[in-house]
Amino acid sequence: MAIREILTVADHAAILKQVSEPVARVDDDLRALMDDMLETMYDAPGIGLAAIQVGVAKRVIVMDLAREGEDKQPRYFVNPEILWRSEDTLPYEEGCLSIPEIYDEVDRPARVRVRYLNYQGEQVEEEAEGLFAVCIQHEMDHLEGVLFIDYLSRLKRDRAVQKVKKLVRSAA
Ligand code: K1U
Ligand code: ZN
Repeated sequence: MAIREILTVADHAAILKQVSEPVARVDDDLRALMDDMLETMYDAPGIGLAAIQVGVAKRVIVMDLAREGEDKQPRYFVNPEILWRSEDTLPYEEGCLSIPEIYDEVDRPARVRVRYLNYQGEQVEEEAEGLFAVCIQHEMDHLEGVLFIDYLSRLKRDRAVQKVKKLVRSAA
């Protein structure tokens, strides 16, 4: 397992805008990618990560919503699809490891039904609500090249990108 570089909007905006490709087969190579992504996410730390955030344009997401002190609950989503969205929405202050230190409120459907392949390549269907619903929709947006700042005003979005550029420059 390895910790990979997380790409940010400061210097890898074009990659993060790519639409990711479906995965043909869940095999050991894909599981190695998912293991690396999970380790990268824990190291950041974060609660979710899409493959494009480590520069791999595949429709793969990892997530762990366990609270501090709880046992780890790693989850893997390959080729996820949203089958149903609730009419009611849930506002949530979102963050993104590709847009460090920026947080803002986004309104999304409060519940969604998702279908995906798990770590073993088995098909799973389940309903997500609360933080799970927020996070899976945020991560699935990454697969379409969409970032949470795309839901904000142009002014807020431009300011966010400038702030991240400054942050990344000062860290270099
Ligand atoms: O970049 C990402 O896609 C990961 C992102 C997921 C997310 C967070 C909040 C709302 C929607 C999606 C993050 O993990 S940001 C960091 C974060 O939320 C966090 C970090 C440490 C502890 C708890 C949360
Ligand atoms: Zn993100």
